[in-house]
Amino acid sequence: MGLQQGLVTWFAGVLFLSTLLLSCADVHHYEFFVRESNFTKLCNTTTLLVVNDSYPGPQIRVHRCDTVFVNVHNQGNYGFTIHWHGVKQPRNPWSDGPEFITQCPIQPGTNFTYEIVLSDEIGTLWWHAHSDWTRGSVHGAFIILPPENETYPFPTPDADQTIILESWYDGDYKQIIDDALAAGVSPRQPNAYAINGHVGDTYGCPNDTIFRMLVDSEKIYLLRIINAAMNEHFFFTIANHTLTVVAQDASYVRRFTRDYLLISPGQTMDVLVSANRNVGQYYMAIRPFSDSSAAPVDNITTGIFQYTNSEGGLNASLITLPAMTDTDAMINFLNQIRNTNVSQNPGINVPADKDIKTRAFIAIAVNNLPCNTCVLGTRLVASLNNVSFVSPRIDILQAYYNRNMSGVFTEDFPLNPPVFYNFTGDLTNFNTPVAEGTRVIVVNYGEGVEMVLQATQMGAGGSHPIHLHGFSFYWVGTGFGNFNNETDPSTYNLVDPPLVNTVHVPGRRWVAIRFFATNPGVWFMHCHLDRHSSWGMDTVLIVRNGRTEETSIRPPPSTMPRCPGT
Ligand SMILES: [Cu+2]
Repeated sequence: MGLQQGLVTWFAGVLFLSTLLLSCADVHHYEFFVRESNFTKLCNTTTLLVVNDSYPGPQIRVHRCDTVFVNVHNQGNYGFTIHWHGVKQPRNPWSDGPEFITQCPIQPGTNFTYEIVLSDEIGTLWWHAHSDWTRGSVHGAFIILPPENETYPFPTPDADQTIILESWYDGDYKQIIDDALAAGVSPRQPNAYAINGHVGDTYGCPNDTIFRMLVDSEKIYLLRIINAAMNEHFFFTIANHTLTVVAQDASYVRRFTRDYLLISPGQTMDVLVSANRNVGQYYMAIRPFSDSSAAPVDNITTGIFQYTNSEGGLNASLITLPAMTDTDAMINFLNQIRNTNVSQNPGINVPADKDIKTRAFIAIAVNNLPCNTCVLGTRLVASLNNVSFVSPRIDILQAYYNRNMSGVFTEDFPLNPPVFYNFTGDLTNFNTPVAEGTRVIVVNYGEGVEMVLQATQMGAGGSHPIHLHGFSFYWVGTGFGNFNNETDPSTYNLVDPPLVNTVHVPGRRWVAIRFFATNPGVWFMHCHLDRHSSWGMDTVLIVRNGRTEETSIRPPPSTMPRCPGT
């Protein structure tokens, strides 16, 4: 190579690097002070653990592929962790957050700084506590804007608005699940649902506040909707307006328009709405969806979509929402969601049949185990392939990475149910054995993985939002009834399947997902209905290191919280 050519190459390299640095490497710092504060709703004052004294907590707002440091100060009374839901954390499971999976809790009086490395995520994600039920009050939005030189693949909105859907309990969230687990029974229902921390005008307490979104006539708004509820899927609508879905789980989707949408716990959706109706006030409203016999309370909870300079006009009769048990409305909505081949998305790269090296068929169930100290002599547990996950007391990531501890987990999660039964039939008088364990799936770096998630009628049946940390995965198929491995794979969509981090597995149906295991680490996989996760509807995916440093887990920071008793 001549000197001149070498210089040109060098210069091009510098130019390329600096472009990357300019658009891709901004670093942000946030301070989260987590402590108890008082909140009054439903004419009742309750004390909750929250971040920076606010419910919901502060918003993180950055650009694609930036890096974010969040220093979390625990000024509360018990340990907890925070998870950055939907951030892939390439090679860096140390900052992923789930308690006893990738770290031990941040103890009261101490702090821990998370390093959140963004890659191709774009749009809306969120963060939440990942210990017991603390996420009920410790959560907030994580907004990822396009880089400076990139546009949206849809009409540029005039403004955006975060909409966080929540379950409101008047009582300490940790106490609620601790009491339920000790008694072996289902935790109580929330006292209300909330939109951005407001319970609205349907619960009968005159002091309650209602969330108002102020809009200007003829402008376009991007709603960033987050379902942060503990156990409720929600239908969402704005009276007299249509909703155009443009992204889900921080990945753009093919645009589609409906007058309602369905969003499950853990999911996020970016939605365009035009303020193109007569100037006035319109209700926005949520209502739970349920296809389980353990149904949530069927309350409609409201907010207001309010044109500037308008007062009257609120009309509850204009709210059109599907009935809580409308499974047709559920499936019709889910069937609309497709990936889109826009340049702003990562290219669609679905593992083909020949790429699949690990194939798992996972039956999802709620079961009982004997319990002498419990009210009914049994306690509720939940399982994947008849294994009810038990959280260890030392995090799995540390035990795996250091190779110096035994007895923390075993690498023998079953890739098929031990018993095949009519999963989606009438199982009233049927029981399948369940055993507790901390059993994980281990796969090699880069291999193709397929999982078929089979909802069963064990327990109350119904839908499960299944969330995988460390990845977005392709949701390639779904069908009614029991999965048939002869005929159903031919129905897979391998062309434009949605890329998501949380997939809604409807009751009496199966869902198939595929992904390449290109992120080495220890990644929690669990139902995002928190009662199910608390009962053991969880497992862990360990992705081994590849052959190079760039395909291997980074070393841990020296500041990882110590595990109790170590
Ligand atoms: Cu579940």
